[in-house]
Amino acid sequence: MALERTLTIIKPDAVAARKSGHIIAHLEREGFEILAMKKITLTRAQAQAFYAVHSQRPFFDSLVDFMTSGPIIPMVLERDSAIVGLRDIMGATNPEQAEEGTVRELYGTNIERNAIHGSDAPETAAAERAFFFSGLEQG
Ligand code: FUP
Repeated sequence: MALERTLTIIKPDAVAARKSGHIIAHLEREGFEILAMKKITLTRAQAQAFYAVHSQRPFFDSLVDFMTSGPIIPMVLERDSAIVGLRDIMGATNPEQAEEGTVRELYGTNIERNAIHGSDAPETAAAERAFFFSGLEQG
């Protein structure tokens, strides 16, 4: 197993519901170390850039509305197999289909308001970490 870094975001629904502490505790319990963390509110341009891969999808404008609706907490996480490991404990995109005990099953509401983001591959993890944090901030 190799030590890896990934990017997670506690989304506006979970921050507004004051679930960020529970989610951070969940991540630490699963062995993730937080290397960097901040609380910010994205502009529309920033949210559009972050989700550019989805720009042609019908849910894009609604997703941008949601992701700019309040503060988010992006974090750089480190662990063995962090990328796949985070995807496993997040659960399926739609909380109704997420396995019991996953972050999305516990704290998500619907396919849009699903509490947490996690990078899906090494290339996206590197790009998404750099989107939110400088090299200096990532230790
Ligand atoms: P995931 O990798 O599980 O976060 O899911 P995707 O990359 O497929 O989608 C990114 C985000 O788009 C999801 F977290 C929520 C939003 N989305 C919708 O709002 N509606 C959809 O039908 C699919 C995704």
